[in-house]
Amino acid sequence: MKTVLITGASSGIGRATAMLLAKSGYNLILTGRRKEALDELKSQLLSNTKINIQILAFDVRYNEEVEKALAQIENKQIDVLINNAGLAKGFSEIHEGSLSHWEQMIDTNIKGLLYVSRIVTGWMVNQRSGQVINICSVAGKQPYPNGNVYCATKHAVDALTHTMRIDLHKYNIRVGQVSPGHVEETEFSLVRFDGDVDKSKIYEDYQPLKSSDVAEIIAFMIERPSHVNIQDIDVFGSQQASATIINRSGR
Ligand code: NDP
Ligand code: 8X3
Repeated sequence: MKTVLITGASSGIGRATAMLLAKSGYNLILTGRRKEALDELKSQLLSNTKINIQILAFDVRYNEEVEKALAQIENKQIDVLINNAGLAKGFSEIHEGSLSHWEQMIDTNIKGLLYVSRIVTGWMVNQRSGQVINICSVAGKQPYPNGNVYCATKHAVDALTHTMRIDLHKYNIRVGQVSPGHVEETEFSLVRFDGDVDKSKIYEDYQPLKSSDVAEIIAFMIERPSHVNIQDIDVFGSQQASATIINRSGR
């Protein structure tokens, strides 16, 4: 069975993807900064399945940490890399943005994705097979008010998906991305608003996607036959028509 490495598996889309792939018998390498959350997820998954699960707790923003953590993967064989770790911090006009928010988003969403990808795609090139799935966003396609730096980081992910595809297709490596609109059952909004529960309630008056909806799309991409590469899937909840146009008339 394939081995899948998921970054940011401690909550939200990454966690939902781990739960779904575990049910199908994939072996998993689950990463994130919060070791306790990853350990708890591992115990939960192992109570129902007989897969192999390795937990690697590290911060994708620091290349030394990434190198040290990934060096613990014994056979250097990853079939699927899901670059999911990411976040938005803040929601301000450009002149009022916080430098530390900007740095955290750039370091996580762009540089972290690059640090992990450089190592894992190197292994995939050696084995002449593999698949990379990046979690982009509607923010990577449509700039929206107060989204400035988060949108810029996701536009970078979009560019990287396309350029990684160009670089890696000749080594039998598939590369694609999922670009969702709003997704609930995640900590995304709470993280964006620095733990402010009231501000984070942006989904109450309509039904957005659920983390499990995105997980199902990721599983679909993995399960296509090897001659099929899904490049990008744009997906929204039915009540969301664009980054800013949402039918908030109730669920
Ligand atoms: P969550 O906040 O629930 O999950 C984010 C994950 O990223 C967590 O597991 C977190 O783990 C991990 N992460 C964040 N920073 C780091 C870091 N420096 N090093 C390692 N891991 C890190 O939100 P989502 O599930 O929504 O987010 C997953 C991805 O989906 C992100 O890339 C996000 O941009 C994207 N996305 C989200 C949408 C939404 O509406 N929710 C819509 C479109 C895209 P830990 O804190 O343990 O490090
Ligand atoms: C998360 C979706 O619209 O908040 O990437 O940017 S959005």
